[in-house]
Amino acid sequence: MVVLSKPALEQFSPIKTCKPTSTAFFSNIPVIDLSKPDSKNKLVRACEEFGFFKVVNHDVPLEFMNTLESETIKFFSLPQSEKDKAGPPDPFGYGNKRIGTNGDVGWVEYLLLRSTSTNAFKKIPNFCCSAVDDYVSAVKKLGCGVLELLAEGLKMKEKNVFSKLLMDEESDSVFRLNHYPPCPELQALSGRDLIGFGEHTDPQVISVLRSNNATGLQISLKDGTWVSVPPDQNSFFIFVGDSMQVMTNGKFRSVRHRVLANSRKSRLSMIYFGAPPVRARIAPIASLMKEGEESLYKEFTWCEYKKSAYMSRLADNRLGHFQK
Ligand code: GA4
Repeated sequence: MVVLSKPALEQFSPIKTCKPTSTAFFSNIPVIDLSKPDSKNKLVRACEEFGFFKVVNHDVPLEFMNTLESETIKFFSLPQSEKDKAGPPDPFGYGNKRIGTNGDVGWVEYLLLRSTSTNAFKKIPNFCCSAVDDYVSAVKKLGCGVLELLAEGLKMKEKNVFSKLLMDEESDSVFRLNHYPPCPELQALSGRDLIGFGEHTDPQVISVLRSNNATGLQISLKDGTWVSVPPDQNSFFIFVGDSMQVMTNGKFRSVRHRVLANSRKSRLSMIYFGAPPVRARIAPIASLMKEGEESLYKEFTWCEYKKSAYMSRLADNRLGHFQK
């Protein structure tokens, strides 16, 4: 048995653990081939059932994905003092273990950026801003394409109802690079799993994630069971966010997810969080409601929702305050 010394254990003490879940991968994650004509109906079903799916044939150049991954590895390999120059996050910038400002911690270091300005990178030595710009423009296009297919699948008259929020010049979208360092001491910790990023739902409209081939991502199914998502570095995973759940009056499910630290391999993920402009009003869309269907949520602006979200803890049910 490996016995950890006290200082070694102390570095984990603020980080939460959870009961080990099944290591088997969940094989029913919807895979949507965007080149197929029936993708819109499959997308709608995936958003209703899981609030989560994988997309293939996505048209994002592999080169953009690989270049940004190399830049990200270079950044996270810098000495701690160099990385700290890009922090602390306000919420933008470099962060280490602390997530948000309300006491959440995880086995993760990250860079959080406004998706429209890569200024934060300018203060980081050798970080290639164009790698971020190329990648973010391509995943934004992918996210908008998916949102348009969803609008079609939902038989909405205007297919840009959702995508126009992300396309707006004032869209408040953000971009995040996460590094979950390997954690070999993990097994020694009373047989529990170490939390990399605690369970939460994303407040935005949709999130587009790409990771390297390291495991760790889990989603919660409708019945609350946690299942592990098999990594796939060539594809994208899409999450329905809280704002989308509201606009569809609960038809689509904002998916609870989390990341567990991997004991052997570094996990790197890049996530684009597609958000509305701050002044945009978010409410259930009438044309998506059946006759007599009651609206489940009070109307709010993205600014109001974001303010309330940033005052919450990760695991909180943020939509609770806005339910009727
Ligand atoms: C979750 C989704 C995005 O990563 C994020 C996160 C944000 C942060 O890291 O600062 C929050 C979290 C996220 C929701 C609740 C608050 C705010 C941390 C936290 C405890 C950037 C976002 O928009 O909301």
